[in-house]
Amino acid sequence: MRERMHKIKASHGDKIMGEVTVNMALGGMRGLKSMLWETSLLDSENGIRFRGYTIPELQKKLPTAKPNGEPLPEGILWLLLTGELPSKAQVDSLSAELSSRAELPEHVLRVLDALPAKAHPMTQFTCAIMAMQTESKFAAAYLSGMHKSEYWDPVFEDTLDCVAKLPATAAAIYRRSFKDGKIISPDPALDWAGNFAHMMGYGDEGTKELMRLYMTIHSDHEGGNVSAHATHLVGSALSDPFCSLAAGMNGLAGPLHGLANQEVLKWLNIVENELGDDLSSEKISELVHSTLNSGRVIPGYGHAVLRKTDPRYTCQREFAMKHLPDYPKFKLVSKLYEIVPTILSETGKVRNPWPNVDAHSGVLLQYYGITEENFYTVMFGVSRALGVLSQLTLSRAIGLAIERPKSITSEWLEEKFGKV
Ligand code: AMX
Repeated sequence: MRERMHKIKASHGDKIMGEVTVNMALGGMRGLKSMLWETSLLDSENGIRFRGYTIPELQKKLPTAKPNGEPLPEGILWLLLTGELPSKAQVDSLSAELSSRAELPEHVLRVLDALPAKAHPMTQFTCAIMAMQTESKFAAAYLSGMHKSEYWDPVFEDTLDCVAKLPATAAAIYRRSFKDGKIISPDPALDWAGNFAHMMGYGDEGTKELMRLYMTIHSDHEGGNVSAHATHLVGSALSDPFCSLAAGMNGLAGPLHGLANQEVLKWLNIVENELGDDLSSEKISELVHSTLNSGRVIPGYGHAVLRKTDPRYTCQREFAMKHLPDYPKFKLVSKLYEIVPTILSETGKVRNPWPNVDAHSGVLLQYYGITEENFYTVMFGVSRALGVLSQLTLSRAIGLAIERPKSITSEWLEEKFGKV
């Protein structure tokens, strides 16, 4: 990879990739091509490709726990890190490797215990990740004076350690915030995602399969989204993977990003209560307008890059059609899909009126009994770690530079382009 990057720099280093407008600087850098992200690429029409593969392709090609089942997320971790599709034996070996690293340092649970159980699960999650930082192999190697050409190795070790420990961490948060607080030990015979469901207290096959799909599709969404970019930015200062991931998770906790799945459920519950059995288009339309008129967004709809229905939404819809076609909340989600895009388009300002991943995930979890919506973003975060930490390993392998874009002031803009 290093050799290739070296050649790309030497041959194309001074080529122009695009222009920067004032709107880009003021508008959240939309469309600004300014970072390298190897693990996935988002196309506005066709959605995400992980190392070139679409979600439907991966559902066919990645190893599964059972025949015709959902992909094992260990497979996507392998793919993101290496660029190659793993065999079942390779995925099984990675499952075993993660399982051997899964035990939590005892003080992580004590840090959680120091927080009130009602602290938002995302607050608990980032605190626990920071508590694990004591174990960082990269931080220790850096202190001992490791040569920079070898940084990727302990970053890779931290990546595996962190990914291995996140399900137990998240499950501990779930159990203390929403259940009896008793920790459920992992089952060494289970895969990474199956174990997550098991440690949360869900032993049935349906929840495990949903968890495998959920953990696969939320893993990566190229580099510019808040959680990926925050992880990347902080990691570029050679902060270790735990510090970097905690930064990304604090970004995921924002309602315009990962917290949207929680917001969707809260909003669906309001809609459901208001509508009762009346799923008429008029009534739903009235509720959507009333949300918009009160100055709020319709959670789960819209996207900064996508301009079509998110394929992550579509594959969850297909899962619902297969496993829970008659579930009333799924019917409501489907009805909203028929109505919301037209209303958002009519506002004349929403660039993408179609649903994103968060519009569907909560309803599937509700069906299997995971009804505590404040926990949903933690599950998103466990999955997102697969992508952002894989890229962090690659970033250190390539030796990407510390990020330091140039900022400007409004006076600078007026001096350059004229006073307004
Ligand atoms: N409901 C109401 N208004 C919306 C909207 C929605 N779902 N999506 C966009 N808009 C509004 C914006 O707020 C903005 O209004 P303004 O000009 O008054 O500020 C206008 O439409 C233009 O926005 P945009 O260019 O279409 O979107 P964006 O790139 O600025 O923002 C996003 C993208 C996702 C933040 C936005 O669509 C949104 O807030 N959606 C709802 C929250 C959500 O679902 N977030 C999850 C995204 C996926 C993820 O990260 N997990």
